[in-house]
Amino acid sequence: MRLGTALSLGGIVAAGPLIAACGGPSYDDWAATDGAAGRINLDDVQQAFKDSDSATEFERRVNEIYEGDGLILIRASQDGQTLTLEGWEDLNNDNEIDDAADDQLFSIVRGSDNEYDMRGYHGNGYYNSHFGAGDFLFTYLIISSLSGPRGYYYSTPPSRGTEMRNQRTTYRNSSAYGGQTSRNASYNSRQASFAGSRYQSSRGNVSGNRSSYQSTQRTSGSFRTSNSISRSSSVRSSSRSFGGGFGGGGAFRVRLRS
Ligand SMILES: *[C@@H]1O[C@H](CO)[C@@H](O)[C@H](O)[C@H]1NC(C)=O
Ligand SMILES: *[C@@H]1O[C@H](CO)[C@@H](O)[C@H](O)[C@H]1NC(C)=O
Ligand SMILES: *[C@@H]1O[C@H](CO)[C@@H](O)[C@H](O)[C@H]1NC(C)=O
Ligand SMILES: CC(=O)N[C@H]1CO[C@H](CO)[C@@H](O)[C@@H]1O
Repeated sequence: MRLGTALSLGGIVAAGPLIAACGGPSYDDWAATDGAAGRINLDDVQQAFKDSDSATEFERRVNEIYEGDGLILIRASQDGQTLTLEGWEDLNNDNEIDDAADDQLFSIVRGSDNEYDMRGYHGNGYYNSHFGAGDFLFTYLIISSLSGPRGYYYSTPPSRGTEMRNQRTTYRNSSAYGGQTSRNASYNSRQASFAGSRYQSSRGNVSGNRSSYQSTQRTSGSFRTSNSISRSSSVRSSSRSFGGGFGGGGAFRVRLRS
């Protein structure tokens, strides 16, 4: 339909978009996306942390919020009274967190005062948030955990990778994802005015692991099929049916509390 309109305007007008479409996105286009930079809407992640009744629910919701290509995996540890939850992007795609290859995006720490500190890392390093008492997800994580590998009492089981990826693909094809991306866009403008220059400068603070990942994507050409950009080049309806499109079966649900 768009193409027809462009063609009816004449060959010269149509030539621009057609050539652009054939060439595909450039590496720089991809690298400029928040997904490539590992940036994520941390206000929505915090809300998901408060609302989720299980690790599974939290993992699914965080992956719906994120717009990058890797899966976000989590792990939790305890040191005395201090509980820490970390979120990492699985840059090497093996469905588990590898400190030597993956990239940490955020942490949520509960101190002995039962209060919480949430912060972002690298590209998200502008983000710091303190919030008050509540048990939230940690209660579930502690009760449900057997003591996990390397002192982490919870980490996303690698066997969940395929299911998480499928859920996310379904979600990204649904109209609900359009609602999430507008939330991400308004989060970005909020942070740009609130955190100002720290928000801008943290974008360029890329970890060693992410920078290796970016050059691998460049050399292999994988950036051309990245979800981070293919979405913005496709025409999405402006449907706001936020509750719709949660695929993956009745066992999961998202509660959108205010
Ligand atoms: C870059 O990010 C790391 C990890 O979050 C942080 O420790 C460091 O201070 C940041 N550097 C700059 C210049 O912001
Ligand atoms: C999502 O859309 C893409 C591209 O249109 C398609 O290749 C893929 O099969 C779809 N996936 C699902 C789960 O609908
Ligand atoms: C990934 O980060 C870890 C921790 O900072 C570092 O030890 C490791 O060398 C990094 N790996 C790459 C490939 O940059
Ligand atoms: C932080 C984040 O994910 N921001 C994205 C939110 O959605 C808008 C619109 O798709 C993107 O431009 C942002 O990069």
